[in-house]
Amino acid sequence: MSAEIFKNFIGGEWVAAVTGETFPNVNPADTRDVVGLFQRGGVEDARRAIDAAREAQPKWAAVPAPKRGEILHKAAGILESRADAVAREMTREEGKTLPEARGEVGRAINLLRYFGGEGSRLCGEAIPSERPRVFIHTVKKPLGVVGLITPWNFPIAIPTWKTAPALICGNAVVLKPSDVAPLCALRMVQALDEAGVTKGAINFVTGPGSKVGNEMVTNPAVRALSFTGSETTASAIAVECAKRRARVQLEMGGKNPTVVLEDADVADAVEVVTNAAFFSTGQRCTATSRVIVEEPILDKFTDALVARVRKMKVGNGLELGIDMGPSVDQSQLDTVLGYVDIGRKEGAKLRLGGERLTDGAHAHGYFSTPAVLTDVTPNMRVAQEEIFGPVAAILPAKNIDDAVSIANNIKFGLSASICTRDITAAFEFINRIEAGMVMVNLPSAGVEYQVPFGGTKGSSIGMREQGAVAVDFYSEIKTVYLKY
Ligand code: UN1
Repeated sequence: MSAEIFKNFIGGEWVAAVTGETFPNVNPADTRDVVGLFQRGGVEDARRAIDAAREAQPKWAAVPAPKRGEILHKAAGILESRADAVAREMTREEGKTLPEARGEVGRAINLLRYFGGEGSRLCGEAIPSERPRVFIHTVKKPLGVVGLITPWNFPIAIPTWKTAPALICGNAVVLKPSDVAPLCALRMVQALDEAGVTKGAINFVTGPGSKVGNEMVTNPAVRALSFTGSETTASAIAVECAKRRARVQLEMGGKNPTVVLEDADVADAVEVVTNAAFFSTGQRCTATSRVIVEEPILDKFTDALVARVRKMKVGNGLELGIDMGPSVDQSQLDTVLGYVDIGRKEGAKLRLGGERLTDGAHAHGYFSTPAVLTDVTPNMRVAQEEIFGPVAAILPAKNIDDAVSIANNIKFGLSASICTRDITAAFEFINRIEAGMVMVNLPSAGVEYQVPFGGTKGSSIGMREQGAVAVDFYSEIKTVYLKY
């Protein structure tokens, strides 16, 4: 069967790229399965999308915000009616297991409904004036055209958590999803279009970051850029946007710790770490990759974790009973296996996993077994660098002070977790940990849509995503003075 060809969406039309070229989106669990052919867009395609957005933006902004909200609600309903099909497509293009993909599609539906509701709550303030008969109030205005560049690891949740707040504020959007997994973002765009978003207010362009992304970052019509992805790209975007004073929101990942204290419930802590380190094949910027364990329970915890992880079934996420899918592509797999090697050379011990799987059902995918490294010390590369794969490094700590100082000895600060039954220790950790999100007795990954998301230090720059505060990035305040 020949693969379906998917087009770009510009000015309300599905169009082929000016370049005339396409590229394949392949299933990482079985590379013989081509999910679809996508457009290799270039600078001209991005330019056309930006022009279309600029033209449509005033029309979309003229739709009253609560009505824009109704359209997002309708898009949620459309996506919901297709949820199972989209979840299957996600497993095929990204590799995560079907239950994980179903959860993510559910999250996208919730995000559309949540930000749809925000359409009725785009409030300003009325503030007393120091002069008589003067009334001062503020209103939230859209920015204009916004550019959204999203990664492959949450193929629908991240595009939705940027697009929904951007649209509800009255902006027009140019979305460039990752070429590695662009189909689910396209499904979101289809739902928004069918629900009645003004033609041209949502545009979708696939193609290389060096061309499509670069045009979005440098084109003066794009007033704000929201990006989730690698540090290198984020730095380049920050520099370009600073030159032309465009607003940026950059989310760049983490090296998130889970601290396990002596008093923790070991079975619960093992579940927390297994979920945070290995679910979604560790390909979450909120994944736990450092497990910092108080010495008195180090052996007991490590043995229990190794026994639990050994039972994980690695395979094609479309099959029932699979716990962990493949790495998303050859380069991610090489990175994972490369870090396992680096860890060993640095003196860590490989207690489990870290092996490439190529037998029978694994023959055509990027599979490896979940890896547990022990005897890791805080300055090893496996304790400092983001791996973005199924590798957990276990580091011993003398006490909570030592654990916090190891946890904070890092350039990142996205998410952090602690397992303990001691409420004082939990609050100490909450106060002292350098992270944008802190979890107690919960995995560092798996965030909720209605609360602020983001990090500190090298993990994030700019305003928070998700939750009600997400509209701050996509709007600006106009202050009105009125004498009567
Ligand atoms: C989650 O942990 O549920 O790219 C979300 C990422 C993050 C999202 C994590 N921006 O992994």
